[in-house]
Amino acid sequence: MDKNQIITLDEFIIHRQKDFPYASGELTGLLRDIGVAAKIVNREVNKAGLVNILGVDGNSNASGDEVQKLDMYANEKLITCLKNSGECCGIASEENEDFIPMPTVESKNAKYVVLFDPLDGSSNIDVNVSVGTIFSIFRRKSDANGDVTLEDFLQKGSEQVAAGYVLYGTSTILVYSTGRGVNGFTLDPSIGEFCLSHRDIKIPDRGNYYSVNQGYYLKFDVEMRRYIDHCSDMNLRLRYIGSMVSDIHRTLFQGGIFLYPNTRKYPQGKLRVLYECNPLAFIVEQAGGKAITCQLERILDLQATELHQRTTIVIGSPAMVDEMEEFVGRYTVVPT
Ligand code: AHM
Ligand code: MG
Repeated sequence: MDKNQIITLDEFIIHRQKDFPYASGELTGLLRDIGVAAKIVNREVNKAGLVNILGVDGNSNASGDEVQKLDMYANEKLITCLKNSGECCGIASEENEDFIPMPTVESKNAKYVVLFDPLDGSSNIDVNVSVGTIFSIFRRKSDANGDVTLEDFLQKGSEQVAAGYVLYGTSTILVYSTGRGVNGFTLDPSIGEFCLSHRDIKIPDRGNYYSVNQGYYLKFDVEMRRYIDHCSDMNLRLRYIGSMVSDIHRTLFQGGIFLYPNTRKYPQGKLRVLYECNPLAFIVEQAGGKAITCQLERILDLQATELHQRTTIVIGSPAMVDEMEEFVGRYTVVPT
């Protein structure tokens, strides 16, 4: 293949469909819908400073966090794009308390559910810092002729058939995996297409960065503090954007480790299993990295029991996650 040939996201997805002999095109369609929604959200994010959609909307989301208007916009656009095509039978969003069953379109028996965080890192919008959309796709468990059920959404991350994110950064990039490696597509605004720019992404075994909200240092458990001290002793550089997608994106390419441990305010951790941790853990594992909780369970093996469940997370370069695991073993205080 000519090295300079442009491959658009659509072409790539259609080409990859041939890898799945019994594929019906539904997953292909879903990924394309998400690509379309991402372009619409991108357009809006890019003009966030120009129009009067900045600022807090005055509502809280289902997890009790402040919701900003652009979150709502992104949420609506994703729901609309997924609803219109009829490729999915239900969605769950970080911005909605409950899941939303999707009406059947043209008597298609859609078999996938989509979960997403429409705009992660939204406290960064007002100040022009990168934000992102995160998505996760599962095959439904319930009978295809009935309504979707909560169990369709509460599947372990290891069951994901596809996951990815869109980062609205210095450029806009969509990164996704269907369980056969990870590929990245940069939006070329001049032609309005996501073009293959990062083929078969592999995370470095180690990196020079660690990423954690060091402001909470005193609220972390002792083993976590020891590990963070170790990172500092090793002269690793601290980078923390406060947009998980951006921090994970850097970690994916440059190596490193990202941690969000339990604090007093968030005793289970802050980040959501279904909307943030599962899809990003899927991507990082597919790129050769690791993702575990501070209690050392693999993120993709967690069994969520509610839609907005939170977890602690340690994710990134495999050698660094292993090292953190050793610290937990060495410094955990066993109650006497
Ligand atoms: P959000 O979904 O409400 O935007 O919250 C998730 C974000 C992550 O992107 C980021 O890593 C984390 O919250 C930052 O939290 P904190 O400000 O507590 O460090
Ligand atoms: Mg979020």
